[in-house]
Amino acid sequence: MRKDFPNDFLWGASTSAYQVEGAAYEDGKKASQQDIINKDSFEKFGFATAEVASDQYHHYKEDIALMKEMGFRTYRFSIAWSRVFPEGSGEVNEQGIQYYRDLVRELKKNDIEPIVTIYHYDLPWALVERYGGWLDRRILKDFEHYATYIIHEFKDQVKYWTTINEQSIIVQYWTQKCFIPEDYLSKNQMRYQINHYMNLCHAIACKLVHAMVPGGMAGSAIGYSSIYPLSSRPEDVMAAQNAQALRNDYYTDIYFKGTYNKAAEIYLKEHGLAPVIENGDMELIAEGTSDFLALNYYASECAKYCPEDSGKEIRWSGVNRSGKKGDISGFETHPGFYEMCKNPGLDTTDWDWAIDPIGMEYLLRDLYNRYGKPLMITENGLGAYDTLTEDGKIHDDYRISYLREHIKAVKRAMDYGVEMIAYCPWSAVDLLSTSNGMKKRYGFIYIDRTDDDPKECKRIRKDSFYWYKKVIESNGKDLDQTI
Ligand code: BGP
Repeated sequence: MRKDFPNDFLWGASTSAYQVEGAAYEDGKKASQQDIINKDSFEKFGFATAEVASDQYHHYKEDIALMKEMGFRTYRFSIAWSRVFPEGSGEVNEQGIQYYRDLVRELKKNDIEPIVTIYHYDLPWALVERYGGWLDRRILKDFEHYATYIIHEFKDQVKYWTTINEQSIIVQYWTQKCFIPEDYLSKNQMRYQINHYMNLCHAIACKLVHAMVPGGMAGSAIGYSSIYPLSSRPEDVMAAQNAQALRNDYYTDIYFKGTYNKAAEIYLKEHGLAPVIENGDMELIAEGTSDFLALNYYASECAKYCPEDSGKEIRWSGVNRSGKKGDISGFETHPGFYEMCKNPGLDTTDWDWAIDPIGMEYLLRDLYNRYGKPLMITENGLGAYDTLTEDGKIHDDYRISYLREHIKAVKRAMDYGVEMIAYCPWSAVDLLSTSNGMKKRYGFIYIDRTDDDPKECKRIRKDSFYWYKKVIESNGKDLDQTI
């Protein structure tokens, strides 16, 4: 049955603390691991640091006013643990928590529903120094202390909580998303051990939300791509199923069934990569299952058969640092299981991410069929070079067309019964990309700065700003307007 978007559908957009806030060392905040990682990327690749980012810390009222102008009904952001607990644990930093109280109050005043992410890559550096951060099981206690504090603080204002951002991406790109010391770089089992600790933290957070927040809902925000077989050859189709098990179901089965996906678990055990699981861990995971799943979807993926004796082995995804199509450093390859590859049927962004709205429809239908829980999009967007014209405009028709086709895909999934809570593309304002600095932009609002010069971080409405405003005004009906 073809219906309109429901009246309470949450239109909005997303950001994360270290990518947007700046004020990295202000008002008592101390370093997070992202302050350290991004300082290093600045030195190595010239990408902006997180010190100023988009300076939302000082511009939050202006940003919320612009969100209101676009008609946002929600804003998904994350809380910086190192702003609230600069030492990772112990005493709260009053000025730090006050910032989030002010932010939430301002959102509520403007009828914008906050969707809060508890953890988005930015572990307090103090915990890395104390015991290696996510490398050590002691993280569970400190996470619980932090999560208990913020959930209690906002229990009456925040209904939707996303726990840990993108565990699947953290496993793939662990040095970008976590601080990993040199002598750990070859210890790949730790990737899955960290993920296991995150599963426990996720469960802890879900239980806290259920216990403390009246009507509260909790779920993970997962980096998730649909995976197609390169051809209809049975070997390729099987390879795609293997990739689906290890790259996707390994995470989502935990969130909804409270168990590790069998095929993925067996594969990891055979290769010495499986996490050590202590007594009681699986019980805790099973107690903290999710109410919804938040999806960060940018691109679909493609997999093909890879014979056991292929001689290739690249266990983790490649990255494109240059922003020139085709510069991707490699494709994840597990001999005897699967090999990821380029989908010849799809165009890509300049950073080699396949553009595929149908891939989103596919995964929404598939996930809803399998788990039957409501879904929300917490990230979706086009990373692109934007040009500020001499008369102060940004004509980002490429972004409009990307978003338009993805919104249509959400709608088609809903027409076939998928329950959707929200659509929050990445990103509300331009911000620091996790892998490519400031040049690769995603926002509806342009931030006037470069990688090496933060300037004044002036806010400028892009063409997509005016387009999205009309989309929201028409509750998703008016997608084809020209700007
Ligand atoms: C997701 C992250 C975001 C965001 C986005 C775009 O993986 O949750 O933090 O940055 O990807 O990716 P990138 O920043 O690498 O362009």
